[in-house]
Amino acid sequence: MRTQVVIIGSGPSGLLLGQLLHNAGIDTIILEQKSKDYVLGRIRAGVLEQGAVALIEEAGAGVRMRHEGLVHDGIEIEFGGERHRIDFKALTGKTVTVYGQTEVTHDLMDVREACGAPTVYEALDVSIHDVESNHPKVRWTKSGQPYEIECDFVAGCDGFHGVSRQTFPADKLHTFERVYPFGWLGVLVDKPPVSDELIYVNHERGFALCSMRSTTRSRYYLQCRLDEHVEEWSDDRFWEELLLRLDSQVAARLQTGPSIEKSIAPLRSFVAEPMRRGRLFLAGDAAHIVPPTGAKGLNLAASDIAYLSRALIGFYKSSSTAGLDSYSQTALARIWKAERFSWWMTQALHTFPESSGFDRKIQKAELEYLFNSRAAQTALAENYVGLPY
Ligand code: RFL
Ligand code: PHB
Repeated sequence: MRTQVVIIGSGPSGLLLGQLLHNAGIDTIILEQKSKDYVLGRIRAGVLEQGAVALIEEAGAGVRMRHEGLVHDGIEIEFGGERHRIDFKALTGKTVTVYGQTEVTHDLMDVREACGAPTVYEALDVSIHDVESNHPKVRWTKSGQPYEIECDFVAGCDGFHGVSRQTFPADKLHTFERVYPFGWLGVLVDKPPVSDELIYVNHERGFALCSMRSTTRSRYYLQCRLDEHVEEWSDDRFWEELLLRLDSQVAARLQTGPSIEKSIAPLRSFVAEPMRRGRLFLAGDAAHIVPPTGAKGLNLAASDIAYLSRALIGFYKSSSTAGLDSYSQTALARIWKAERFSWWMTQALHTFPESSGFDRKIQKAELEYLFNSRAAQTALAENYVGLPY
């Protein structure tokens, strides 16, 4: 077997890359270790930057997103029981689109299936070989049978726990990490959202976030301890705690109901450098993780794929290796800015268990400065709507 690009992972990174390459006449195969239903059952991101929206449209998977995506002009940040609006449209002329990662994945899988490009689900024991040569190989097993394919390039789009990053020799990869002393407990519920826009809440009991997937489906998060288990959180306990963290006006509007999904995610910042080894390129969560506070994870995956798809198309159309040679450096320059923003949002909005009286005073000063300075609001807004690429 032979193809031009082997893509490992059928999350948003792998699917977007696959479609952009297919549209340019480049052959790919996607190898995914889980089943299609499992991939579609994961509830993750909800907010898309304009750049990600444009890329999904370029891939030919934008029809439903255009109809069902909710365009948001701003967010609210609550502190000391008062809400303050950050008006993205007025400050930057840009907006974000609320459309779930599950839907993006669904739409990309549909267009891939419609064009007949191959995806192998439940591909186990994926291993990558000879990436320093011009003919890398990828092996896997499916239903107990071994397979091997030769290719020109391998795209490691297999998320934080994937195999691609692990194939870099330890002395060829530098990693940078911050683990935060809390997680997010998320609940999905079929009730209309409490507000038309997202509300980020800094409360002494811990951070909370009111988000949504549609006008009838809401997504709420609570900061929780790392040693807590989802089973300890009945729906009733979740709603009681959320109500304690919301101001009275918002609390009065909250519509509660049985959760249709509940999970805990730890918060982490992580970057691996470089994002290339020979003919293996990392993209998305395989190379970096941000805490979800800035809504940047999926959007960073999209910008990596914009750079990588252009680089690969440049190679096949004009034999140019310039894009491939600069990919890691170009992608990392944008990644570190999103890492900084996500870290900043996280430290400004959460309650840190070890924080001193000094730290809390600084956090209060930071937020009061934000609410009173158009310059500070513009800095938040231009990062939230997404830096250019
Ligand atoms: P994914 O989505 O993890 O996909 C990787 C795929 O690779 C497969 N895989 C393998 N396949 C073959 N062989 C192996 N050895 C493999 N190992 C793994 C996996 O099964 C999977 O299908 O990575 P990708 O494509 O890079 O996409 C990244 C995004 O999923 C991620 O950054 C976002 O979900 C992060 N995120 C958010 N991002 C935003 O932009 N906005 C948000 O509002 C936002 N909210 C969130 C989030 C992530 C969250 N969690 C649970 C981590 C909220 C949460 C709670
Ligand atoms: C979500 O809706 O899942 C969501 C929204 C904004 C974030 C993180 C997650 O910052």
